[in-house]
Amino acid sequence: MYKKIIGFLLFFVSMNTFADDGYRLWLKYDLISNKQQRESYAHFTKFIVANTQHEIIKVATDELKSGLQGLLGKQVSVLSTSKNAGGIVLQLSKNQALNDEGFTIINQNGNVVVSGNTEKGILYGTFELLRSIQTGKSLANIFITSNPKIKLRMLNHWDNPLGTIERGYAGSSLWKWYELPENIDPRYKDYARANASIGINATVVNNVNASARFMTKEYLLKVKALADVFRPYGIQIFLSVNFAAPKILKGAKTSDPLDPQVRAWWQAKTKEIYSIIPDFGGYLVKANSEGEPGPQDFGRTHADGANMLAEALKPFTGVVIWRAFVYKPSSKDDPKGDRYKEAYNDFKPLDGQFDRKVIVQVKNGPIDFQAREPFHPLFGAMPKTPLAMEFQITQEYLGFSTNLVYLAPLFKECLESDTYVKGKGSTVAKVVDGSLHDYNLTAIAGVANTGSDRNWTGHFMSQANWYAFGRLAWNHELSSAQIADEWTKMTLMQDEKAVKTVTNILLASRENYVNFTTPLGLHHIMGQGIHYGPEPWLERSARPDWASAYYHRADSVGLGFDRTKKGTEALLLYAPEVQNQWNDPNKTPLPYLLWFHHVGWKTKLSTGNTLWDELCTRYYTGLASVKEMRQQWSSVKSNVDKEIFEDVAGRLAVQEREAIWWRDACVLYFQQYSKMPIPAPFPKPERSLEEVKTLVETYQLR
Ligand code: BDP
Repeated sequence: MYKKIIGFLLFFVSMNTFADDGYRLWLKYDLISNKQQRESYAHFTKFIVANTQHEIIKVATDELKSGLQGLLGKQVSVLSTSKNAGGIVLQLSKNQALNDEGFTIINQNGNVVVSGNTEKGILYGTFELLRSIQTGKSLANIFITSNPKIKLRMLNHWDNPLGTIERGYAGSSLWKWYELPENIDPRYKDYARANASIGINATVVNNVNASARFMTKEYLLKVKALADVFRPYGIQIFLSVNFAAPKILKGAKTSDPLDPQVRAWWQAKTKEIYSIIPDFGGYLVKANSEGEPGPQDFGRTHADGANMLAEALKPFTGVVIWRAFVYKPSSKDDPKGDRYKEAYNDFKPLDGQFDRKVIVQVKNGPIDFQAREPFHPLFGAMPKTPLAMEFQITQEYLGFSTNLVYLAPLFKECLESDTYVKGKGSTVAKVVDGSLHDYNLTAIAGVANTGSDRNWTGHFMSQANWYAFGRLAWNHELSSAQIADEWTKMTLMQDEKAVKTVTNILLASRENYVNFTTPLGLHHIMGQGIHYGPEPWLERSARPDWASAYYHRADSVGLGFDRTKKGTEALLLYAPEVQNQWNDPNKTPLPYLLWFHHVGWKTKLSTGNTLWDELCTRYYTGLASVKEMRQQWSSVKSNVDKEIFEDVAGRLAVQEREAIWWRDACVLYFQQYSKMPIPAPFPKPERSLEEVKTLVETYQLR
């Protein structure tokens, strides 16, 4: 009787809908409202069998207990052994089909058995089991075998020591450096849980524009405190390093990587780090890029710099992740000069010269995290060097946290691109997962979109991007639609019609954003410095390749950047098959057209429109699609928590205002060159170019 009353009370409490602030992410574990479904799960969740002596298994069972408590409204106890059926059994296995993080979930003798060859595998399997319940899958015949395709699945935090986040739009840093190591914010643990639940196993906690203070004992002890929280969740900590640290910290007279004193400094420092954090993951380095120090300051190469750090890491398990995001100023007047080619020109000749402990981390596209980019030409071009993928989850060039843009389609578009370097099917994904060139080390990184905002990501819907990154890092073959469906069911609602509406919004959102900002392959025409709003009229900047005109090349003839043989020849960096796709303006798919060609305003495109008419059509329909997203969102009002509903609705209203801004700015500006009218049936913008111009200036004022 007593038990029944408690059960009833628990049920009642979990049925009550409290305002949701989004803090729980996709790990909400709200009671499953369908009683029949709840009972079907109750059948397999009578008890949990696990060896909770191990800290990772303890985490897994705690998560299972709280998940089942929430989802099914019942307390499940953990036993060390049981002969009965109807429980969940977490056990170690020796399964040759599994790698050291993989797992299986099977229904065996009436129990749901989650096994892995390591505790980490079991942890990931546990989250998969919870996900199955959260998304309404039956456990009766469950049969899952899953291995991550990439070894290091990492977040890169661009978090600064003072608590700001470079390109962060969700509050300040999660890491409270001044309170560490003594004061452990409970949020660190929730951060780790969320990452573990999607298979993220590594994190770089400080900005790539790195402060040398992270190499001091004072700070290493703070980092250790975080590492201790993350470890039971299977997450390794990495640090971004300032290449000039030996000199800055007065350990050497120079930071030249070939200087014996410098090498000795890094060796001693690395040893010290491992004495403090025994499972330290390694170093991430931004060198000789955007003013950061690096080996080229001393006439050395990127390989010299990376290998020096690799040498310091030799006695340990850690690795060096060396970024390829480099570009020298190139002049607009140099007909072959093109930022597109810079990283390739710097790194391709170094293939084969890097130590085995080095991974070169390449951004998805050749310029800089634009809303759409062709895949980076380095993918496939360095068969002897493991290449890691770097995506940006934070929406630096995708409308900050005022815009709803679901990024899985962007990530997938790049991963599925075919490099053709070993014939058809040599996708970027196969370069990154190591299968194409037999790389031993494999890694994928996402620049994090997390911050101190209560809902973690600023825009509530951007949680889906953190989620999608993790899921694709584990298995790049998952579809954008499947990930959207999972996320929506776990985070927002179960009602099928509403789930469909939300996933439709998510799936269309990236293309909508491209249309009202940079359609047809336009790129890098955003507000200078802040990267917010349009500024296509920017003709000069501190560097030529920071100006918009450098990229769009609008003139009286047409629009777009000629990167063919007649232009800067950037296209020649790709395999012949790729060149063939993009060489001929008549055959280049429209999404990439202006990336590679300067196209006449009156040239007819495959849509039947002239370039000018098609450009206008995209800007106007892009805006219309934002209005449509708003309507669709309104239609799920009754299915969404009020607080979340209002917040997303408000941000969508902002997005519409921004879409009008982009449209007006771009059609009015480019019209000066095309000298053609806005095509019917679209109305002329209601304001002048001058009026729109002042807007971006407003945002750039100090
Ligand atoms: C650019 C960002 C800059 C970063 C840089 C990088 O604007 O803040 O430091 O990327 O990736 O897109 O290093």
